[in-house]
Amino acid sequence: MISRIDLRGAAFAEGRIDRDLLPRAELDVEAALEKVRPICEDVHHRGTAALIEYAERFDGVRIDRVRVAPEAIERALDELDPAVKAALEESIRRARKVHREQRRTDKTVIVVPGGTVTERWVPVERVGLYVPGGRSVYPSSVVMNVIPAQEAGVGSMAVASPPQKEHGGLPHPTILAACALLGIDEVYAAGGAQAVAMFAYGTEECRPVNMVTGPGNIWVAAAKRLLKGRIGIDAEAGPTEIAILADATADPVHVAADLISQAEHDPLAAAVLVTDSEELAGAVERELETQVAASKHTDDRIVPALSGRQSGIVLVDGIEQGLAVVDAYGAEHLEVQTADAAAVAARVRNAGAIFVGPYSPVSLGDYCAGSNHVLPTGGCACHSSGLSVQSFLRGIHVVDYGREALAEVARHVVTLAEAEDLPAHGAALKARFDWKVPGSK
Ligand code: HSO
Ligand code: ZN
Repeated sequence: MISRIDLRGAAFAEGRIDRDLLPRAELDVEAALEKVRPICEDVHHRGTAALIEYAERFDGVRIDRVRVAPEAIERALDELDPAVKAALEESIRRARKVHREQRRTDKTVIVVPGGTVTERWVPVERVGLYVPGGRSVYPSSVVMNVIPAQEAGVGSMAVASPPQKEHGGLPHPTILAACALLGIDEVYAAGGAQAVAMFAYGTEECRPVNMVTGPGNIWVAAAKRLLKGRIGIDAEAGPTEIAILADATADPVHVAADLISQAEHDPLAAAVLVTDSEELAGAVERELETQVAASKHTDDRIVPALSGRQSGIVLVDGIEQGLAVVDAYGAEHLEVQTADAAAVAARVRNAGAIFVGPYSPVSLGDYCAGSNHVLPTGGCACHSSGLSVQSFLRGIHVVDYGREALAEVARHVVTLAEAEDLPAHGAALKARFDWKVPGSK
C-alpha cells in the first residue's frame, strides 16, 4: 500500500539531501486563479446579492441574509454535546496558555545618547477567519486561528463558513458553537473564494478586514493568492503532512496509527516514514494493512493518501542521514520516535512542529497540546512558521533622534545619499544644519 524509497548509500554532502529524491504532491493553485477572478470581482461589485447567488449555485441552498443572527450562534452552543464542549474548552485553555506567552513587549534601543529606535508591536485591526464546511468540519481549527489573534490583541474578528443545506443555510452548528465558546459573534454563511472576496472588499453586511487566515480548498487558496496585498494572508495551506523519523526502538503499532491519523484528512495527505530499520519498515507495512482495514475513511482518503506518490517509507543508513532527509523534506508535522528522541529532535532544522517521543502523537497537537495546528505545508517549513501571536502583529520602528544625535551621524547619511546619487536625501539633513553638515568640509 505504501511505497519504499531506498536512500541507503545516497550521498548527502554537508548534511543536505536532494529534495527531489523525496515524495511530495504538487498543488496547482495557479490554474484555479482564472476561475476565481470573476467570482471575486462579482462580490466586489454586487456584495451580498452575489454571495446569496453563489450560496445557491455552489452550496445548493437559498439564504436571504449572509450574516448569521446572534441567536443562531447561541443556540448552537446550547445544543452542543457536553463532552465536545468540555473537550473544546480544554483545547482553548491549553492553547491560550501557550499563545499568551508569545505576546511581545515593545523594546527601545538607545542607539546613541539622544537617539532611540523603539520596536512597537501593534495588532492587526480586523481579521477574517475562513472555516471550511464541506468534507472537513473542524471546530479545532476555529480555536487554532482565533486564539493567537485574540492573544495578539486583534480588536475585531469575523468568521465565514459555507452555508449548509442540512442546517437551513447556516454554517455547521459545531463551527457556530466553537465561535460562541470563543466569544465570536460576527459570523457569515459564505464559503469558497466568494467568502475571501467578501472579507477583502467588504459588503453591505461585512466591513472589510485587513487580514484573512484559515484553511480551505484550492478555490480558497486561489482567492487568497489573488487578493494578497489588499489583504494580508497566513499561508496557502496545502494537504496535511506527517513525517516520522524512527529507529528500531519505535513501536510499529504507534507509527502506523500516526501515519494513518493524518492520511485520514485527504486523499492528497502525505505520510512519510524515515527509518534506518528495515525490520521496523516491514512491521509498519504489516500494521498498516491491519489498521487501515479497520479505519473509517479507508477507501476515499486513507488508501489513496498512503499509496499516492506523496507518501512512502524512506530507508536511510542511520539517524544522521535520517536527519538530512527530514530537513530536506521540511514536514508540516514531524514525529521523532528514536532512542534519545529529545536530543535527536533538537537537531532538526526544518519542520512546522516537532513531536518528541512515543507519547506526543500529532493528534495531540491537532487538538489539545496547547501548540498551534496551523502549520506550513509543502516544504514551506524551510522558511516559514505556523500561526502564532506574531502572525497578527506588526512591528513598527519608531525613530526618535534629537538635534545632537542627528548632527553626530549627519555626514554619514549625506555620504551614503551621494553614493546612491540621491542628493535630495542628503539635502534633508543639510537643511537642518544651515546647509553645513557637521563634521564635513
Ligand atoms: N492535522 C490538521 C489539523 C486538524 N486535525 C484539524 C484534526 N483537525 C492540520 O494540521
Ligand atoms: Zn489532523
